[in-house]
Amino acid sequence: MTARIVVLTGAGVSAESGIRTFRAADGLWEEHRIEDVATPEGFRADPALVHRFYNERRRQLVGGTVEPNAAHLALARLEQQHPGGTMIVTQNIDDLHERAGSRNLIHMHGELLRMRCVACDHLSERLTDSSVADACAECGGALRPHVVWFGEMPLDLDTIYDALEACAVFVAIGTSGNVYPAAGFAAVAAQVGAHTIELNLEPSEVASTFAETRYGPATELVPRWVEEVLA
Ligand code: BV8
Ligand code: ZN
Repeated sequence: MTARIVVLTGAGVSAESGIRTFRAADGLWEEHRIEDVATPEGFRADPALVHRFYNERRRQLVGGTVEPNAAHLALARLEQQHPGGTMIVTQNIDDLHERAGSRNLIHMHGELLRMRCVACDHLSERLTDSSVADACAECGGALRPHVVWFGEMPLDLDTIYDALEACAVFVAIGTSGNVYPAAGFAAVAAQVGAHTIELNLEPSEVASTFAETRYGPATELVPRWVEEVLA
């Protein structure tokens, strides 16, 4: 179902929960750039390295030290209380929106807590470390993180573009606007006359495509904006 409000979130919405953003983590991770590790080529070349990269991030997420923050909670409240409907499209692979109570949610770049079979696409939940030794329960094929890597097609793009073309308000929160096609969503929404808002710590690469911009931490900006919308 389409929604009057479409929200795009990026790593900045989870930053205050203690999850490192890409810009903060950027440059070298185990001597590799994230763009080199998070690619199909990187996985083919060194699957053990890529499993290690995601195991480290999954351990942080399931370790009990990371909680949804006031921004995640405010967005869940918006979905529950706003009559026009709210859809969250997240670039994040953490489960903090779900844990905050959001339901109408699309993980366009996949999910850290799920694995996908490279042979039959069977999805399975994964809370512990994965490795090259893992085999698909359905067909015995090898498993990969259910994550969209650079050069791969994001998930549910048809649903996302339908929602962008039907929304009245598009809000991007905590994203640097470096990665496409997500970085182009504001322009699509503006094209159909939606009001576009950027809520971020600093201007993104695509700040000029927004009608309204507010800068500061998400845990301050998002609850305040949601209260305005619900008032
Ligand atoms: C695709 C999963 C074809 C993995 C991710 C050359 C030019 C243009 C494009 C390309 C190009 N070469 C290649 C491309 C395409 C490429 C791309 O855009 N590359 C970039 C690097 C140039 N894109 C792709 O490959 C995509 N697929 O294009 O397929 C296609 C095209 C069109 C239509 C159909 C098909 C697939 C990309 C998905 C890659 N996977 N994630 C993983 O997580 O390990 S991307 C990953 O990085 C995230 O998901 C996210 O998308 C991106 C990081 O962005 P952010 O979330 O914005 O995080 P970042 O750290 O950058 O910024 C954080 C922001 O928060 C900052 O602005 C900061 O100021 C702010 N912030 C920080 N703290 C706070 C805060 N804000 C508020 N409060 C705070 N406390
Ligand atoms: Zn399989």
